[in-house]
Amino acid sequence: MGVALKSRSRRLLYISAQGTLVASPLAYADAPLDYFLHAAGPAATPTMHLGWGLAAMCVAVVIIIALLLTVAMARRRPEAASRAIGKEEGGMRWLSIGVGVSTVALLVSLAYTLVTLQAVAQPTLTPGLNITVTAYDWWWKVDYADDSDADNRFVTANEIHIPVGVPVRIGLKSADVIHAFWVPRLAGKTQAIPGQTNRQWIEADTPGVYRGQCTQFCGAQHAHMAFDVVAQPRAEFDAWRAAQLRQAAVPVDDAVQAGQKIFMDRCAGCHTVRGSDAAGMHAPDLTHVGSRERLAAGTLTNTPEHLLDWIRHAQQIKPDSLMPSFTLKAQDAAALSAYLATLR
Ligand code: HEC
Ligand SMILES: [Cu+2]
Repeated sequence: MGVALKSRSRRLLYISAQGTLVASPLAYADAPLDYFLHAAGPAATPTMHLGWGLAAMCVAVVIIIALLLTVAMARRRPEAASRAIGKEEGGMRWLSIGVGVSTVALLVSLAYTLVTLQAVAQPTLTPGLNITVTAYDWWWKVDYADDSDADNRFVTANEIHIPVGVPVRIGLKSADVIHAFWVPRLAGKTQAIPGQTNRQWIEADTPGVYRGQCTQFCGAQHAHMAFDVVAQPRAEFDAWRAAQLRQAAVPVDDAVQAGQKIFMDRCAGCHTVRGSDAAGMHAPDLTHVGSRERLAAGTLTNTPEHLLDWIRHAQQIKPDSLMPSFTLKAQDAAALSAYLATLR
């Protein structure tokens, strides 16, 4: 089909030159979702400790059992007298010790799990930012609404910006089926369920881009339902926010105007561009699409070529997605590209 598909997802395992399956030495650094082992904020830290704690406990159990088994195998049985099963000296005592120790260990891990759940359920402080995230087949709408000021509102998609060190409260909704919101380094998973608003909170200690993913199977393109959380220092975040609040510029250039006309005819039924008459509600807001790092929920990096590839081949790139592929004459494609390039 001739579409250059550049995916950012990386491989944990690769086939080496000799044809053997080896773990990439960089796999750890590159794998996007193993990060729950390395929390980057207070909403994820207790879960990370729990994860490591339970893992340590499991390892200890395996080691202890292996040692006991080795000792048992090495030891000679006492002679004939007490051969009958159950008559071995001390057998019952060991049984009680084993059951007792396991019971205590399980109760401790249960208590630890409950304490952790309690710790991550509520944000510790009053949130510094409220956003609403709505999951769609197969992308994320991100709504920065400000209850006190209707003008201070904008909607974007698949890229959530947050200020560093600020607890962010997320109202989580779904427009269709059940999805789940997961940013491993920032918080545990929370389901997005149609007809209700679930609460989730995240907070990042350090600036960075934190990968998120839908983790509830939701149909054909579930795997291509990723997003990024971009944590920025306050000033950078404020600048981003101010840019997002701006409406799209009204085109003056002829080519751009021609492109906007094509957009109004073919795209505006689904997509919104604030500042124009395009007000479609069931697809990503494109007012500042150029400012986003990736297209179609993490499927493509956002370059002008990929943008046009996506418009022409959405159904090959992301089969069954709710965006049709468009046949465009070269001239129309150029005009549309010129218009889309202004949406940044
Ligand atoms: C029938 C509704 C529909 C129409 C018409 C439509 N789109 Fe889309 N578009 C979507 C949906 C739904 C998505 C999200 C797809 C996904 O990621 O699964 C999307 C995604 C996109 C994206 C990626 C946005 C992002 O931030 O990831 C771009 C760019 C885009 N469309 C451009 C266009 C253009 C240009 C046209 C007109 C030529 C158009 N669309 C027509 C429904 C539509
Ligand atoms: Cu999903």
